[in-house]
Amino acid sequence: MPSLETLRESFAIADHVTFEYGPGDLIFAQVDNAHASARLALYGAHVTAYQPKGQAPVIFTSQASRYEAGAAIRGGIPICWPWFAAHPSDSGKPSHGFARITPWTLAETQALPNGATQLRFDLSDNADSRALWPHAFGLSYTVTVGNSLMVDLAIHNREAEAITYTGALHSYFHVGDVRQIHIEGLDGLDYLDKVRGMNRFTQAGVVRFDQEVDRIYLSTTAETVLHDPVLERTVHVAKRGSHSTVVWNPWAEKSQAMADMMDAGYVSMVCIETANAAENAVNIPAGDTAHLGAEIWLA
Ligand code: TA6
Repeated sequence: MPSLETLRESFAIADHVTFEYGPGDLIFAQVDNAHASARLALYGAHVTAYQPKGQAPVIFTSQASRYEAGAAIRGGIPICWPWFAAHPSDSGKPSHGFARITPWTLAETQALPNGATQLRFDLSDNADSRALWPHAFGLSYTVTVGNSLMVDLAIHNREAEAITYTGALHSYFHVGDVRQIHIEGLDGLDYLDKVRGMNRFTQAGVVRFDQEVDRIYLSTTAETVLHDPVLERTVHVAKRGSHSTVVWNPWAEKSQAMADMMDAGYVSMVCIETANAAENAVNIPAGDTAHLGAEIWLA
């Protein structure tokens, strides 16, 4: 893990990127440019904040989040990879894979001509990852902070045979009041409902929230639009290389049961996840690179 000094010397850019210690003594990159601000932990290459100038925060991060080795930050954009949710055959392995609980290497920062800031983080297999998932891989995560937030995970298969992954960019959005929002873009899709025994249903109309929602919408590449009448805005989420969209809100009881959520935390968040889950698992041929990406903007 490089020191704060090394990061500052190699990657700080005036009017774009600084580095500092945050909670749990984790190192964060703080982005402030003409368009927006954002915050990223090197631990998990985890975006924990994104806020266009003059707007309320777009991303939700729990005030009760843990910031410690082995635990995932609650909120932001956890990178769930190489498996989504519980490991399919070994419940002793970490939920949502190991990428979100592993320190990544900052490889590059750049000020773009349009005033946006770009950061790239890398992660390759090592003895720890191979003990959990026996494959050679190279991940490269590019985050572009501007009028929109773009995140792109490039997944390079370094094996001599195909690999299969499931995963998600598990984005948590800050909302005025989840009981008043709705999500457009999922009408007519089949989904697996975790709240109802992973049974399959078909979405009719927009998605609204009056109880726990935990669904994998299947075989969709469509953009979703989050309508927030309290914050008087819409949040658009467009996807790349993603064939599932996961929608999650834990509601009251689960929020209270989660040590890293405030009791009423569920009211001001919703997850819309750019995913490849269940039957949308992705096969990457030997030597190939697949992408999983999202662009998020306000209107
Ligand atoms: O993406 C939805 C989900 O898989 C839910 O079932 C819920 O458990 C959530 O993710 C959070 O998982 P985590 O491992 O971060 O507690």
